[in-house]
Amino acid sequence: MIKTVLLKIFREGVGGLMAFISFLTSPRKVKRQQEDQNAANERVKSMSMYQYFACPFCIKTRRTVHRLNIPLEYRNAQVRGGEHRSTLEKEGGKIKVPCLRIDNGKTTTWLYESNDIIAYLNQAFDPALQQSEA
Ligand SMILES: N[C@@H](CCC(=O)N[C@@H](CS)C(=O)NCC(=O)O)C(=O)O
Repeated sequence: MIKTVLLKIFREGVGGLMAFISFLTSPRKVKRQQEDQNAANERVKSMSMYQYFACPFCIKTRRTVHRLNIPLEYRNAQVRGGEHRSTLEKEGGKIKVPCLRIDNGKTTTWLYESNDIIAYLNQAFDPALQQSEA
């Protein structure tokens, strides 16, 4: 019991420190024309990310979100018995973060794995990638 609590405090401490360092070394945000920014802001409204503040995989993913300059909604899935945690488990299929929820009209996609989420967001919102495809 004590060991579990100490381990949790240690994990949260290290995670919190990582989040702080990540904040201090935030990547530069991409810049878009206002019209393109408005379109990106609108498109990201159909997405949200279930996450924990101090999870290293979530921190890594949030850095990409920051760089891409998109107002993605974050949902804290850490609170036991909390709404977001139970939605993630029931509708997503498991409690694992980060998880990107993509609502497409009638269907909802639950994208797990930080590397897959990062690749998806880059593909959808990185102007450099979009230009090279055009
Ligand atoms: N390979 C996954 C690892 C994700 C992972 O292990 N997340 C941990 C938190 S750091 C988790 O969700 N654990 C389940 C739990 O807390 O119940 C990724 O890259 O997204």
